[in-house]
Amino acid sequence: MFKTDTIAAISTATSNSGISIIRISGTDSFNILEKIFMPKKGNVKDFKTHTVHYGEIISDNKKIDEVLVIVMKAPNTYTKEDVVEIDCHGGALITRKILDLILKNGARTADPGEFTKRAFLNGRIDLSQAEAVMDIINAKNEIALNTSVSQLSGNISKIIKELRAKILENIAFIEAALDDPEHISMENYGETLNEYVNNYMDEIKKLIDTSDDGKIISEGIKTVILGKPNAGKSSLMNTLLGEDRAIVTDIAGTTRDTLEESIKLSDLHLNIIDTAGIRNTEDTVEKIGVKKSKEMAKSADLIIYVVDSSVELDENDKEIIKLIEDKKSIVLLNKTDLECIVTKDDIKEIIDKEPIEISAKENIGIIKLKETIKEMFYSGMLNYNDEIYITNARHKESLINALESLKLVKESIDNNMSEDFFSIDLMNAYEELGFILGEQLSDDLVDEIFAKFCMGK
Ligand SMILES: Nc1nc2c(ncn2[C@@H]2O[C@H](COP(=O)(O)OP(=O)(O)OP(=O)(O)O)[C@@H](O)[C@H]2O)c(=O)[nH]1
Ligand SMILES: [Mg+2]
Repeated sequence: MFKTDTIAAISTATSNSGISIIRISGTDSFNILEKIFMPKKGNVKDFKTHTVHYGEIISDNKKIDEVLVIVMKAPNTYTKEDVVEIDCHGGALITRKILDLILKNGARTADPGEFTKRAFLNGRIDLSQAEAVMDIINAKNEIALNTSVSQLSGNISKIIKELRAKILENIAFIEAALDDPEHISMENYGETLNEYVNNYMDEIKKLIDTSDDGKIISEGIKTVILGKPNAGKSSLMNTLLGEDRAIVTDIAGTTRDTLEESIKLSDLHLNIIDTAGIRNTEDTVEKIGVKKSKEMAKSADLIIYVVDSSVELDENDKEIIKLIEDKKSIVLLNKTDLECIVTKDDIKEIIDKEPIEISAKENIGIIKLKETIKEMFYSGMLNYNDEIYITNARHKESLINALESLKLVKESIDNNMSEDFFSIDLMNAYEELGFILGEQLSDDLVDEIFAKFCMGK
């Protein structure tokens, strides 16, 4: 059971703006409205559902604000409860005053995400759709927005529900056969089930495979700039950003800490991370910086390796090449406005890549760099409109666990185990997939998910 008391919150940003919206949800919504709202026409009691009313908010016979009120009666509302929305003037003070008045008259301040939580608990949307609501609000680029909108409309739920229905059919068959062995034969059922399970696993694997792109869509491409000191990493960062964000000097070891900024690249965005130049150093602070650079490299989606073409390649470059070997990476030959000591061919001798010649300082070759990144990351995403992407780490984890359980089913079949073993692991897979929709998820976990929402949503 969950609380059904009446909740209220400011649903718009709490800074000064044209208008603000205060939302009330719960059985007392209309009673509270009646106490604080004087409509220009009619009575709150007689308001029809889904209608808008003009009037005044009154406290102690004093007019507080002129407002528009939207009344929505259960169950066709966001929360499936009685909902009132008050559009008032957008001053932070006036909005807060009206909210306080609502609270004084019997509502409780809503927790972050509580309206959406009620929509979920009252069965209007499943958990993956509730999570999509937050993703829509947080979407930083066009693709992320599209993916979240289609998740809200239930595309992931649909696939998961279909998979679960099929698995449940297999479980039901096994259970029925175990109950009634005389009439239902399980002869060769292992083979049949094996085929079913292979199909389920293929479908789940396909979904899991989308999660790398999904992460990039929702969080951006984690792009780490690596290179030895003075190579021009910070200069590149500034050129990409179009502003002097990172400190640039001719002193090797200028950047000590990582620095992260975001830029838009067509429909996606890059999270660019400038790092401390990699070299062997005795300086305590720089040492920590270098360690951090290496750690960043490990979790990068893309590494941009900046080579200083005006000085000889050395041990430090060799060490950096080791870091980028198994990674998506781009090699830049920087400072090509100066006399080049290192050539493209020198680089190709030590790493199997075609370097891009640039000058971070003179803004040369930057367009080519951007085009190359787009080619690397967009090729798989051209059809993003029709494809489903797993963008949520919680969903991915459940898919991986479901896949593990299905593997166990196959193992049991291979080892000629008794059929109840099949159904136990099938059931685990079924339940794991259910977590994505929010079924049987512990209250703590549900609370944790909604706690990340913003106020008033
Ligand atoms: N001529 C020329 N100089 C450049 C270019 N890019 C960077 N520099 C110069 O190289 C020096 C080092 O540049 P930074 O961007 O600070 O290099 P870094 O790789 O961030 O260095 P650390 O932070 O010490 O690791 C500065 O004096 C820059 O002005 C370039 O394309 N051409
Ligand atoms: Mg730097």
